[in-house]
Amino acid sequence: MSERSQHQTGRTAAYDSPFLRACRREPVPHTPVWFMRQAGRSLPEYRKVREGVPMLESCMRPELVTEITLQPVRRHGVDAAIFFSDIVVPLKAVGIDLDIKPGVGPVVENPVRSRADLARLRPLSGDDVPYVTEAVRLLTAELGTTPLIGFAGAPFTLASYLVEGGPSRNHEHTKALMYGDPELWADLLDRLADITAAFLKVQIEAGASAVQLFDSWVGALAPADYRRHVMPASAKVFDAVAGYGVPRIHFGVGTGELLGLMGEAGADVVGADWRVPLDEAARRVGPGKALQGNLDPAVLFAPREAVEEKAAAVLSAAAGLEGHIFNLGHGVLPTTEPDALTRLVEFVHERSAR
Ligand code: 1CP
Repeated sequence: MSERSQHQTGRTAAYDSPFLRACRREPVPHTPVWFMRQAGRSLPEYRKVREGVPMLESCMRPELVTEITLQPVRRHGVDAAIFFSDIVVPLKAVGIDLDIKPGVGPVVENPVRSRADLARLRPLSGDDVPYVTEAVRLLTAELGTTPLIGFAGAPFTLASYLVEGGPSRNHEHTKALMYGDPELWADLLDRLADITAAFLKVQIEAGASAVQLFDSWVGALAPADYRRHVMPASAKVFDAVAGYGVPRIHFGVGTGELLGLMGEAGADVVGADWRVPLDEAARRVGPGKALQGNLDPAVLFAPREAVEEKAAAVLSAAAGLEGHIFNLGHGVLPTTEPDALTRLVEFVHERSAR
């Protein structure tokens, strides 16, 4: 198959993997499982290869990205790899003065708050992120039939870091801009939608076989505000990558009241956190979409029996669904015992075997 037609059908070497079949709501031999933030600080082999390399720099070294992305696949036997990068990488690539500070997260030196600031968000092209293309190519060659998930931050969550200047609990500057100058806000989100869509396209064209849009902090909004101030930009991102035929996953934290709208924005798979059981989440999302989730990541600190009891409850809530991808309800916590994750993968595979 030519590279072009492969992009149009999403038919990578991983096409028939349980993960991609579940995304398409096709029958699977077992429920596929992967973990958000499966690469990273919970793994000693990650801490070793990252020693002395700042976070953003590590995202720009294709061999290192490849090694880190493969580590959890080797160790845990998960059904998908997620590209090692960060949601702020495309912002850095267009020239925003930001850094990822250890123990803090992304910090933006000069926050974006005025119309004049918008000019700093120029469009992204593949030439801005050659290291992403190279790393995805290396990875898909290594991974074979194991799918690689590409990802990006959604416009709202990216805007939150840009407007606040760093991680925020209440998103007060972000909301002040959204409510105080809705036109400037819409223009900001529209520019971010273009950058995000371009960043996802780079990953898909280099070989990623699914993409996840992380709108981690959008649960801070009420449905009416989501619909008016966020959904148009997120929908623009999903539209822009619809033609590739790769599954599009949409995830946020604390989004119980937004699940229907997040599906409507254009996702094929909707991720839910642990606050809403998956059968109820599926009812809110409506027919025609797969669900991903949703074990509380803190459960992994409990004894094995308790973890298995909670994981079994996730599987039984999902038993009537057409497509289910097992995951945590948010990222792996940094102090999680790696063996607990490996055991969880085995448990989900065995318990769900058909
Ligand atoms: O030095 C380090 O190890 C820093 C920790 C770290 C890591 C490992 C950061 C800083 N980013 C990452 C990698 C990363 N970020 C991945 C790849 C790992 C994997 O999934 O296997 C992914 C998918 C992300 C995405 C990301 N970054 C999100 C969305 C996912 C989520 O957890 O909600 C968000 C919100 C970020 C911002 C960010 N980057 C880093 C931190 C500590 C944070 C969160 C800061 C905050 O609380 O706001």
